Formats: sequence, structure tokens, C-alpha cells
Amino acid sequence: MQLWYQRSRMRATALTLAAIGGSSVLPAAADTTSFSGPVSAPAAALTLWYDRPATDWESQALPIGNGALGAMIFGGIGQEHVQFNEKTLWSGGPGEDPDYTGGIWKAPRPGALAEARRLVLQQGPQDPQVITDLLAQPREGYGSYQPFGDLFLDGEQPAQVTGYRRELDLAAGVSRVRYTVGSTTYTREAFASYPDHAIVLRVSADRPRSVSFAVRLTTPHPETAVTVARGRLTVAGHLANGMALEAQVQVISDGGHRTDSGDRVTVTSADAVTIVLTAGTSYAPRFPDYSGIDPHARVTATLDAAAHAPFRRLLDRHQTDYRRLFDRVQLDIGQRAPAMTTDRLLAAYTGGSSTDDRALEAMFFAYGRYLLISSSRAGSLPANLQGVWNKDTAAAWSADYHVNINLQMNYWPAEVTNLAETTTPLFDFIDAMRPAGREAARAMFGTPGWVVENETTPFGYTGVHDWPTAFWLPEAAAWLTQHLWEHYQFTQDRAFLRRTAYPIMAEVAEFWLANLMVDPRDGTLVAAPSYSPEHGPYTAGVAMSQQIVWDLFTNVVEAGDVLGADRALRDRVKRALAQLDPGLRIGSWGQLQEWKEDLDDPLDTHRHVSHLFALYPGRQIGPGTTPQLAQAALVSLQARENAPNAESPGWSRAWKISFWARLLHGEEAFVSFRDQLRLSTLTNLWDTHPPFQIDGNFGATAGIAEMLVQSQTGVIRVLPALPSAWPNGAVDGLRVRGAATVGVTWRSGRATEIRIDSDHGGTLRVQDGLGAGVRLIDAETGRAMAWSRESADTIRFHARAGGSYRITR
Ligand code: FUC
Repeated sequence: MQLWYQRSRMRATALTLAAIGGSSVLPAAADTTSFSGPVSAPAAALTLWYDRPATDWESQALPIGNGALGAMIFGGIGQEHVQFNEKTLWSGGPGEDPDYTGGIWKAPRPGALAEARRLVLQQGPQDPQVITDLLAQPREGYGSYQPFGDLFLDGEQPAQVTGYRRELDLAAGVSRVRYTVGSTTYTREAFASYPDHAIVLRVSADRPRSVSFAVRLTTPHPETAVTVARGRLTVAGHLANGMALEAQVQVISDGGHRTDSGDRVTVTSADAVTIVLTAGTSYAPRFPDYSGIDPHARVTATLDAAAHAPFRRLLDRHQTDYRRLFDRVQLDIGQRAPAMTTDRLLAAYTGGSSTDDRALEAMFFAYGRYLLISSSRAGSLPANLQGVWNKDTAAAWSADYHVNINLQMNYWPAEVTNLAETTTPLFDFIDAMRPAGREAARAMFGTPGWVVENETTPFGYTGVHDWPTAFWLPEAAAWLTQHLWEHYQFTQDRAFLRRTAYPIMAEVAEFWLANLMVDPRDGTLVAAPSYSPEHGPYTAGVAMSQQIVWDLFTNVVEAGDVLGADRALRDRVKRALAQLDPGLRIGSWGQLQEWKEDLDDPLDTHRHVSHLFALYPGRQIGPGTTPQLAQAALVSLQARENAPNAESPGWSRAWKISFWARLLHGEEAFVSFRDQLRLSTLTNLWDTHPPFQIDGNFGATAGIAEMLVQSQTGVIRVLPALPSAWPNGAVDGLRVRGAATVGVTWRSGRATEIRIDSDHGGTLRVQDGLGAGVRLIDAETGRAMAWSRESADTIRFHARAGGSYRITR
């Protein structure tokens, strides 16, 4: 290792000394190149590929990322364009506004909340404006997630290229561009490395001395400057809120000449060029100033280290890290590597029976996992509305953290598709939100605990703003804690439960113990005022509010039981649970009511289906446990699906996949997924609201897993919602509650083998669907094992810690 470092350092020095002045590179031209010749056949089914460069950021460019850093690769010929992001670069916050309160009322409002409560509890449903007048205030200092900059490689624009191909290889975690000019074939590889904290780009050719271009770095932020020295471009400065930002790019040339001139680094006649980029900001996730140290030293040290490693080594380290996560799950639904480009594959998609349709579906599932690995790794903020990718200084919805569905949906695939590590940024974010959320709870509610409302930012925006239909959702904090409890459920990590999850959950429980009101109509405890996300009037005891509080309280009691801790709190929570309105009512047309009052309209087109929280991601309703409520949920879901002109942003379709899967309706789940691909997916397979919003990618990925394996009832159920479009197949690596990994093979729609690896052992229950003659085999010894029938189709057995089992017929 020592030798490698030394050699590459020597080479870098030699190149610096050999650099010459002047530039022989042509200015960037419009892509006037003509394309011809055969495009090579695809290497693998899990590769997005195209035969033209991207011209549109949103729908065509291809994303790479390592959680903190993200980049969009265009694959132009005369010019390569790499737009990049760093997740913490945000405008707004305390640095921009000395009176920043994070949405907490600027002046106390004695009696305002009490009056809102009185209105909804005693006079019934209220127009949103009435509650807004009492509780809202203008949004100030909210800010937006920012683009960081653009890296350009300006080269010659050839008149003609052959064999152009641009791809994103999901199995390798690498984006590539390849094309031939005359008899020279050029290759570009790009990836975002988590271990080296860098974006790496390599340009090479199959003939020596053929690589020439100039590298430029720009940012849209006025208070920044670009400098160039020794093949390194630096852009540094700050935003209007004082946040310091810095990106550095090292250009390393194999052979040829490298020149620094003005604002660019020019390489001529090289054999290959490696470009390494890293970036950082002075953001710190610390209330109240959210300001840390200048990023210069960190960025410099990170880039120095990465730039000294040879390209192969950077690539190896990246792939070892990436594959450790990505390779855990395999899905086979009969896909073959498609012979057409991914944009054509999407255009041709019908959800029919072709292996090409299966290829798109399997790719979309794998892509969701790729995107989560690429936008959520420990050490940075969680995936926002656009993951980590954003090109706009005023992004759609600020590319923020909406917590009335969107942030939660981003993390739905994390546990079940075996990427539990990707939740770390979410949990850090929730934890860092608490000091601000405590202030909001104290100042606006006059209670202990912590709270966050409809949406939030990295600057602890936990209060309100003044959009009448989207500012009030104090249940959001409780909803976020569901992820902490689920992480425990899937990992059985008691230390995590004790140290991280439980304290956060308990504090939100304190908030709700202090904030539930007695409903004079029936004596139950209700949230008030309460608002079904972005929909309807303000009332008391909205279904979703009640279901979320039920979920929180139930989880706190179960967590307390596991830990044997905090009996006093558990007793108070249990008493409140007994009096809590559970938010489950069947209305006049057989629907599950969205409000405590029967206000539902069967022709409602609204995109949120909040009252079905109890079905998914909650566990209060299920066909096996509460058949009548499940039937009512089905009636509500059908109405929303069938209403003429139903609103269907991508995330809404994605949620419906999981609703149908939980209702055990495989065909309908598949139709929602099919429509997501047909109607809500861009050619780079990003979900579109519109515009691009990543939650739909993640929600659909979770939905597919939910069609194949479920475990929310404590029983591992395989193929609960298998559609007829997937008659034969296999999946491996999905995770279930109780800390086990599950695989299943099926033929003609029925399981033929179930594979279970148990982390911690204990009693496992499996709803096998195998019918008579089930055999349970210890995969290590090959011996048949004893099991017992728990019900007609569920077996129970005792697993060893680390044991592997096969259930067959
Ligand atoms: C939710 C949705 C909108 C949008 C926004 C970012 O509140 O209602 O459709 O997705 O988040």
C-alpha cells in the first residue's frame, strides 16, 4: 500500500513539473455530432443504458452519489457536464435572519391553541383559514437545498461518433460513457465513493495520447471564487446565510501535458485522466446556530488522500463498499437483459408478459435500492425530496424534508430490502431536531416533549408557517419515531433500542400525554385541532392523527417491555391507550373514515390517503387481524383509485402498491406499480410528481418487497400479494421483523422453497403457503427438523442464532 501511495505521489509531482502553458482545446460546442454504428449489446439486466447523451438534467442525466455528495452525469461528447451537490448546502436558517425562530411564534399567543381546540371540539369541523388565523405565521428563513456547482470537461466536438453508449451499472455502482471517433474508442467511468468521500471520473482511450480537454468548475453562488493551482481547481466562498462552502477538484493526467491557466486545468494528449472531486460546507447539525467549522482543511485533506490513490484502488474501495450493501438482495421475476435502450424499454412497457417488461420492473426495484445507498449514508443528512440531487437554487418544495409522508416514504425500503445502515442519517436527523422541537413544544403547546409539523429543514424548522392546508401536523414527530421502533424490530438491536430509539420515542409520548384532549362527544382522548394531511377541514381526532398516536403509544409500551424500563411512563401510556380514540371507523358507504365525523366523499380525488396509515405503514389494520376494517380500507382505497381525475403524483401511486399488498391483492398492487412505471417515471427511471421527487422510487421499491414478503403481524408471510404477471421467480435477501433474512422460490404462483437465516434465533412463525407435506431442513446439517402447526397454513419452529433453514414440500 505504501508503495502505491509513493508512486502516485511521484507521478503527480512529475506531471505538475511537466505542465506547459497554452491550451490546444477547442471551445465547447453544441452537440452537433452525428451518431451511427451499432450500439453494443447490454452487459447485464441491471444496467440503465442509452444511445444518446443526456440534454435534460431531470429526465435523462444519470445520478451517482455517496450520501453526502451527489452528481448527475450527462455524457456529452464534445463536453461532459457533471452537475454536483453536497447535502448540507442550504440557504435560510439562523444565519440569514437574526430573528429566525424555526417557525415558532415570534410572540406568545396566549389562548390561541385553546381557542382552536375549543372550536373543533365544541363546534365541529372548521375551515382551514379559521385555524390558520389562530395558529399560523408567515414562513421566514426557511431556505432551500442548494445546487453546489458544475464541472465541465470541454473537449473537441467530433463530426461523427459510432457506438455511443451511456449507462448506469447498478450492479457495479458505476456510470460509464463509451463512443468511438474514427478508430479511437473513448471511455468515461464515474462513481461516488463513500469510503473516499469523493466523486471520481476517469476518461481514457484505447490509443495512447488521445485524451485532451479542459476542466472548469462553476457555481451559481455569487459570493464564491474559483482558483487553480497544481492541477487543482478550488471553488470557495459562502452563501448569504454565512454558510461556508468549498469544493476541490484534482485533475490527474496519465501522460500528456497538464496546464493551469486562468480558471481551468487543461490536459492535452494524455493516455487517460482521473478527476477527483470533493466538497463540504460549514453546516453542523447543532441547535441553535447550525454552524460548524470552515470546510477548507477537511476538503483539502480528503482530496489529498483520494487523489493520491490510483484510480483502480479508488474503484476497488468503492465497489467493495457499495456491493456489500447492494448485493444483499436478488430478485428474479424472469427478466432478461433487454436488447433495447432503457428509454425505449420504458416507452414500450405495458406491464404485459414480456421478459422486457420484467426487466424494467426488476431494474426499477434494484434502482430504488441503488438510489437509497447513493443518497443516504452515515455522516450526512437523510435523503431529501430529491435524494441528494438538485440543480435549482429555489428547488421544488425547497427539496426539503416533508414529514407528512415524503421523508418517511424515503425510508420505507430501508429495513425490508436489507439496507438498515441507510437509516443512520434519518435517526441522526431526528435526534438533532429534538432541541428545536422541544422549544416548539414548550413555546406553542406549553408542554414537555418535542414536536415537528408538516415539513422541516436542516435548521430545526419545527414550528409552523401559513399555508392553510399544509402547516399543521404535530403528529409528524410520532410518525418519525415509528422508524426507530421498526429498526429495532428488524434488527433486534437492544443497545440501539435502549440508547437511541427509546429516549426519543418516550419524549414524543410525553408530548402526546400532555396534548391529547378529552372529546366531549364521547370521552375519548383525541388530537385537537387535527388535520388530515393537506386535505379537508380542521377537526378533532382525525383518523391519521389517532392512528399515529396509537402506533407511538403501542410501540412505547412494547419497547418499555423489552427493556424492562420506565414502568411509570408505561403505565401512563397504557392508561391513555385505553382511553384513546383509535381512529378506526366504518362510515356510511362502507369506507374507513378519514375524519371522526363521516365526511368522506366517494368521488374524492385527493392524493393523500392518510386514513389508511393503519394499514401501511401502520399495523393496526390487516385482513387477518381486523377483517371488517380491512374491508373498509379496501372500499376507501378503491374509491380513491377509481375517482375520475384522481390526483396521482408518483408517491401516491407508490403508497398504493403497499396498501394493496397489505390487503393481499397482488393484481391491484401490480396495477399500481405498472401505472407508476407508465405514468410517473422519467426516462432515467426517476419518479416524477411532477417534477422529479424521489419518494416514489423508494415507496415503490418498498411496495414490491411488501408484495413478496410481509412480517408486520409477527408471522413471516411469503408471497402475500404475488401478481399473475410474476408466475415464476425467486427473491433472496429480504429482511423480516425478528431479525431474519428470507428468500423464496416460486413456480406457477406458489412457493416451492422458503429460505430463512435467523440472526438471533428464537421462535419463528412462517405462513408458508406450501400446502400439505411441508419439510423443514436445517441447511447446515441437512437434517429434517421438528416443527408444529400453529394454524392451517402457519408453521412454528425454534431457530438457532445464526441458523439457516429451508422449508420445502
Ligand atoms: C406532500 C404532498 C405534495 C408534495 C409535497 C412535497 O405534502 O402533498 O404532493 O409531494 O409533499
